[in-house]
Amino acid sequence: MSDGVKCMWMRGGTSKGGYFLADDLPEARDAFLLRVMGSPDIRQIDGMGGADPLTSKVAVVRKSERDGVDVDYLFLQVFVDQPIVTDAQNCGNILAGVGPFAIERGLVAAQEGETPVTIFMENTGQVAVARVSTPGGKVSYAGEARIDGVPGGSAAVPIAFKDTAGSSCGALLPTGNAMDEIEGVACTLIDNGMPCVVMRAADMGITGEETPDELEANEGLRKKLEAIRLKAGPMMNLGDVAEKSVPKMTMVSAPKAGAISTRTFIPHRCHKTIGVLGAVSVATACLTEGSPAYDLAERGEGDERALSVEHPTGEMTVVAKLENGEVTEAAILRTARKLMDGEVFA
Ligand code: NQM
Repeated sequence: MSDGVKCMWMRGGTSKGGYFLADDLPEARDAFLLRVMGSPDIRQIDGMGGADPLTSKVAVVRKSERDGVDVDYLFLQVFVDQPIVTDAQNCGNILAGVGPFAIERGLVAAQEGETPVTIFMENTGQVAVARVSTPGGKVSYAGEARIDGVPGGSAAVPIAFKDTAGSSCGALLPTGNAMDEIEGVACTLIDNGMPCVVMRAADMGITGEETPDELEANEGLRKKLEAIRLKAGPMMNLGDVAEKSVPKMTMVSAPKAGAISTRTFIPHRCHKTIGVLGAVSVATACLTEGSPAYDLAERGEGDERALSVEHPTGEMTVVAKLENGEVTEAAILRTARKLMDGEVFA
């Protein structure tokens, strides 16, 4: 294709990708996006992708026709090394750029100071509310809010999620159990916004303090994780997950200063931080009696808890609201930044 397609490139949280208005995308969407990213190729040399699943992401945004909702957001993961574009997962990091993008494209009118944007997440059928900084009625990306995994400060984009339990699996604990044993390893199969398998790092033969590079170099660990994942998929009502980017595989260990320490495969590369909804799901596992995470976690007390989920480059705090011991609402702080606005060619 020689004609350019309108697109904004943005960092959303600790991820990066292309943001498109739904109507701007060609009919042969997946083939187009593979060309745009330069996939399949581990270097993505012929495209915009950054040779990492975290920088090979797409947001498709449209004005919503749903009551009380501003925009609909569809997340697409473009695989780096395989010709796959999948909507089988959501992404709370790329979500952080959706509010600013929607305002910049005129889908939502900016208010003075701050503009709340209510976003329907098409992948999972749930709603998030993002608050975008709009001084003088214009989106501002500048500010002092910091998130681990991103250098420097930016405008804060606080995001709140409600009722994310069972987003893709139909239930928070799709097997009905807080713990299932798979391949001899105690696992919690959980979905509070992102399907995750939560295991003790020690049970997987690691300390949980290794770097992502060290873990990716551990062939035996990767094989074991994949064997567990392929069995967990159907148990989580996800079907055959061989070509899906879910469930995520999180190994937990005792925290240094926060609530829990994590190392997450997403699912074949080790995350440099942790996904947003992944962190919400892991934090929920920490509060689930019987989970391998429960006894390792510093769980705090009360109906509102700030759970600091530690990851390889820092931490992400999940503020969880509980009713009768169950997490009903979660909030996190993200930032986003516009990097490029123009046309992309496939
Ligand atoms: O869990 C990576 C990311 C994500 C997903 C992944 C995410 C989330 O860091 O909501 O943000 O788990 O594939 O962008």
